[in-house]
Amino acid sequence: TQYKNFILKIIICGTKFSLRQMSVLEILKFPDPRLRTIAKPVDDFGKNLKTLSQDMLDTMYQAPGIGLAATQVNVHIQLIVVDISQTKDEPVILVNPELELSGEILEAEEGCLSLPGIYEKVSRRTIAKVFGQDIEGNDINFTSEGLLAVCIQHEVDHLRGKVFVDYISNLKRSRIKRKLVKNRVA
Ligand code: GNR
Ligand code: NI
Repeated sequence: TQYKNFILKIIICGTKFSLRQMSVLEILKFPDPRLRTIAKPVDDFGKNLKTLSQDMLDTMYQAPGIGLAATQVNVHIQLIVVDISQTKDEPVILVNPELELSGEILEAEEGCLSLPGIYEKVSRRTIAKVFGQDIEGNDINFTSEGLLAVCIQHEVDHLRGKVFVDYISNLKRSRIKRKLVKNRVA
């Protein structure tokens, strides 16, 4: 009957949308030299880019973290994902991001999935205007502040081969490097 078909459609629909394979990617750990790679601009907004950004969101949520740059999963293209919401349901995907910084300089504690267990204060500008593209390749721009501005600056640094401990003293960074190498699991 028609009613039976309707139910069948719902079941098929539900299956279709829950069928995507969840993929958690490996995150490079400091001082891995691949974290120093300069990411190339994205020009292909095809299926591979969509799959990678979904996998990066899976990886970020699983970690858990509030941001992730493609550099950290050893893909050297200008792609970052961010979600600073408490509910972890406001993913932002940014392609080819460029920043225009303004506002005060504020010191805040940062962490990084590539430096597990390390937290250090970093001084950054409080306002970041973001220019770039969305996952479809449409131009976007918006102004960020607070934690979002911190996070986006941290992610764009990764795309430029920079990590947050580059802002602290050489002595502190050497100690962190030793600690991470020592604690490294094979
Ligand atoms: O999860 C993360 N938390 C965080 C906290 C303060 C400032 C920046 C960040 S980003 C970090 C995830 C990460 O390593 N992104 O590259
Ligand atoms: Ni990071």
